[in-house]
Amino acid sequence: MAAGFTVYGVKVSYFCGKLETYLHQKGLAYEHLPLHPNIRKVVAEVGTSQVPALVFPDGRWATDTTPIIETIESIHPQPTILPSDPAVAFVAWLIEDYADEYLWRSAMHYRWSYEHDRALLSRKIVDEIATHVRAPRFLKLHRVKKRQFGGFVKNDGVTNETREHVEQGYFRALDAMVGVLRKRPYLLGDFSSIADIGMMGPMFRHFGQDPTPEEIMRERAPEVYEWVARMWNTRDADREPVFPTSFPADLEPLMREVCETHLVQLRENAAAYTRDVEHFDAEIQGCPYRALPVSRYRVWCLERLRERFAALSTDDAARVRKELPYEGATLLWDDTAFSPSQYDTERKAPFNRAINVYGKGVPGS
Ligand SMILES: N[C@@H](CCC(=O)N[C@@H](CS)C(=O)NCC(=O)O)C(=O)O
Repeated sequence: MAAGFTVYGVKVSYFCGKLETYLHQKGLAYEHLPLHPNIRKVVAEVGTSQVPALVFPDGRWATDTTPIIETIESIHPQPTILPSDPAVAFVAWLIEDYADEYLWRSAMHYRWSYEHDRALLSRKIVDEIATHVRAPRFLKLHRVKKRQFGGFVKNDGVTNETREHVEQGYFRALDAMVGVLRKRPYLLGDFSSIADIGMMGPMFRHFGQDPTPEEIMRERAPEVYEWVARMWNTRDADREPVFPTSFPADLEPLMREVCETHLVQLRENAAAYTRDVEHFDAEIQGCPYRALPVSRYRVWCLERLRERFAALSTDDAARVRKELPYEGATLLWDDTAFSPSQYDTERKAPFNRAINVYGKGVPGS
């Protein structure tokens, strides 16, 4: 086992769960340190208070799980989580981006809209990161609930009009995974890939542990419930993963969902960023979302996806296009122009100054 990574994190966090799963699978030892006594240091080193922040064994600080994982894969390529077939690898990265950026809304909705979930999670968060704050506990609980519900549910377009669609997004992700996991242990075959690691973000610390979505997962998708535990317990350090060289046909429902939801949202977000506005409306699978917050960070995510697509050979690009005949998908290869994010222009990620997901990316904006 290699030694020496340090994860500054929060135990109930989406992205910490994703990164910790990845480090476990790679057999990379790490120490987990709590955020709050170290928050000043973390912000000074990486630019935001987002978690996880990771210190590499050579002392470099990093944030943002996607470029973190890419970088670790280049340093420790075995056992790989990246399919060798470039077209299959592209689709796996696309699933990861959907898991990171689209399922976030459903995950935050379940955590902060439902009474049991919000009561439990506000206690966990206050007890983990706010014991040092001098205020009565009831007030701290109230503040956490208000901040999280206001910032990540109400302000992220969850309303009476969209709530059902937000919940269906979770059901559709579960159903699509069940169709696959009935036949094999991981999304692409016998080994965990970047697609599985990405899906652990929402499925592990949120849907798999928060009371309301956990019960839904247990009842509706026991295969996914089992996969969450399997992923957490996967140790591939001594194995040599082999991935498929063509698309598993049963990924179709998941790919349709990714394109119709995530790529449509990315398209409208990039268009709004180009218009230099702060909010945008988007119709996602016929459901009208209003006043979604523009995200500069997600313009950057789209740039990275388009760059990955542009790097494919003509043949591989044609294979991807054939597999994605869905609304939204053309954004990956068409000539839609949008204002560049101007984020990480020096290509230093994950060792750059990070930005938050919403607004201009500056914390609190
Ligand atoms: N793209 C980042 C996202 C990290 C992120 O948003 N983390 C959340 C916790 S899961 C956070 O720290 N949010 C800051 C906040 O709530 O103020 C990654 O992949 O690491």
